Amino acid sequence: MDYAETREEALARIAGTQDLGALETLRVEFLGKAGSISGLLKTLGSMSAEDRQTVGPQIHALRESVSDALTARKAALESAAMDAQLARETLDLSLPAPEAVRGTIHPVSQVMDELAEIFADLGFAVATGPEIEDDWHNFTALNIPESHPARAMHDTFYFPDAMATDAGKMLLRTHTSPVQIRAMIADGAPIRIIAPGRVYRSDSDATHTPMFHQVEGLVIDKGIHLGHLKWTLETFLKAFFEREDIVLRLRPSYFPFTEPSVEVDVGFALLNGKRVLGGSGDAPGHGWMELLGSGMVNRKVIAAGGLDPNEWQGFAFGVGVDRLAMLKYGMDDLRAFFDGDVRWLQHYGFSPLDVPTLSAGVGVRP
Ligand code: 2NL
Repeated sequence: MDYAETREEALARIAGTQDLGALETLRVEFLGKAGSISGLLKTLGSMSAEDRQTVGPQIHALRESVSDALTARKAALESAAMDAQLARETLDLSLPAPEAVRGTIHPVSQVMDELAEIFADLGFAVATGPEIEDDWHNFTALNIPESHPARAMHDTFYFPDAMATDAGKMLLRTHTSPVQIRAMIADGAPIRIIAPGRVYRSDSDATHTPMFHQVEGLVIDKGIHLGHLKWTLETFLKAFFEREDIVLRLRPSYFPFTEPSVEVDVGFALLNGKRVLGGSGDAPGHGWMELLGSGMVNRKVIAAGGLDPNEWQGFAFGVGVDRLAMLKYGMDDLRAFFDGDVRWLQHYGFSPLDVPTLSAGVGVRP
């Protein structure tokens, strides 16, 4: 018997397969346990020795060529699949990164950049300092006496007593004032700086996070008075909120580090239930919102900075950066600032290319 016809037909069918699934089906049909060629091999057992001598090699040759054809076709189909995948998945490295994975600037960073830009235009430098401070720079130099509530354990994160130095216990700074104390000591007067950065207080609820951002400002020169303070804050807030109708109200207050101290309120109007800054808070339908703390630098603080308070005067202010961001860009939950949720960032984040400038607008909308 001649198996040439069987072989030609099998090889033609193998050559005609277009995918690996169909090829596997053919392999089972020919060479599987119940396959047709396997069936032929089984017939050898019941043949005479003579027949087996002539037919055996033919069946084995048939099995061999079908098996080789299956292997070759499998390699060809796999290589074609790989070529198709490579063609499909080409990556043009000269293209910009896809929209979905492009990073955005956090609103806190954006507002810090805006503050630096606005105050640079007013002649202020940006000062930074350590977040791990000592008791002297964070409290004593700022005329915060031992009994002051801000020193109580529940407000301040202290490091173990073993880390204490001559300057007292180590702690996480509760405001950026120590940066300004260090600047006074290092650079002397006159001085015009803002100190933006992270500050820490042991406090956590819907409106307080244990870490938040603050910017403080300090001006020390000769003949500085409250008028300089009011003009500077008014000019800053008009530039920051990008409107000319910002109205301030100064109220007497108390801080250990300033004397006199003034709380600064900003007038707002209610628009669709939302507070929009602008106009006098005394006008019908308007109100006042407390925004900044400030005052004339206490003589004791000027002296702690190594300067003669009879020669130098100054003003200082402090404001929450997170609060400024919420007011300007309309967020209502402080905790979302620190969740690290990319969807929140996609919504509120800023393009790294939209750098705040006074000429193009400090706060380019997301
Ligand atoms: C507030 C109050 C304020 C200061 C911070 C300051 C710094 C030095 C000297 C004097 Cl070196 N004062 N900083 C002054 C008044 C108020 O912050 O309510 N911040 C959110």
